[in-house]
Amino acid sequence: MNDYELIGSPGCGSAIVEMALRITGTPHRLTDLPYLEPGPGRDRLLKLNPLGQVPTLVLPDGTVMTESAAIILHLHDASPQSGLAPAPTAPERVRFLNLLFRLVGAVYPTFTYADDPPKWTLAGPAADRLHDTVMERRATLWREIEAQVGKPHVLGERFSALDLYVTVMTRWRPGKDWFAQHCPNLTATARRAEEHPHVAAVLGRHFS
Ligand SMILES: N[C@@H](CCC(=O)N[C@@H](CS)C(=O)NCC(=O)O)C(=O)O
Repeated sequence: MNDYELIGSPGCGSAIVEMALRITGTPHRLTDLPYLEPGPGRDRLLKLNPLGQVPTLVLPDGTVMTESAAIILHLHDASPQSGLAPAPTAPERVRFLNLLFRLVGAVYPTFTYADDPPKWTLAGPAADRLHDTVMERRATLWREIEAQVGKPHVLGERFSALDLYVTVMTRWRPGKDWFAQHCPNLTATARRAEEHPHVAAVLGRHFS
C-alpha cells in the first residue's frame, strides 16, 4: 500500500496537515513545491487541484483531498485515539466544528484575496481598497475567535487540531506583534502548542 502524499510549501497551511499526519502516526511522504511557480510541480498540482492550492493530499488509494478541514476530519476518523477532534458526543464538539469552519471558511480566504489584490481587481486604488477591506475583515474575525479561546488550549483543557491552525496562522500576516497586542489568548495558545513535539518539529521545518 502507498503512503499518503502531502503536497505543500514551507510556511503554508500544509504545515497544519503535516502536524496532523505526525500526530496521528499516518505514514506519509512530503512533496514541497514553490506552488505559485510555473513548472512541472505546479502543472502536476493543477491536475490534482484545479485551484493550485496547498495543502493537497493524495490518499493511498489515489483519492485527492484539497481542503485542510476535510483532511483533518478524515485523519481523525482514521485515528480517533490521537485526539485531533472531540468525539461526536463530547460537549466541546460543536465549538470545535464551528471554529474549525470559521478558520477555513472565513479567515483562510482573506489570504486568498488580500495576498495579491491585483489578481482580483484593477491594480491601483481598487486593489488597495480590496486589500484594506479584507484586512479589516480578517482583524474582525480574529477578534471574534480571540473572545472564544480557552486556556491553555483553544478548547480549554483539551488539545485539538484547532491549536495546530492557531499556531500556524498566527505566524501569518498581520504578524506576531499584532497578535500579541490584540489577541493575547490566541498568542498564549499558539505558544503552548509549540511545546508539543510534533508541532515543534514541523514549525522548525517550516518557519526557521
Ligand atoms: N481552503 C483551503 C485553502 C488553502 C490555501 O488557500 N492555501 C494557500 C497556501 S497557504 C494557497 O494555496 N494559496 C494559493 C492560491 O490560493 O492560489 C484549505 O483550508 O486547505
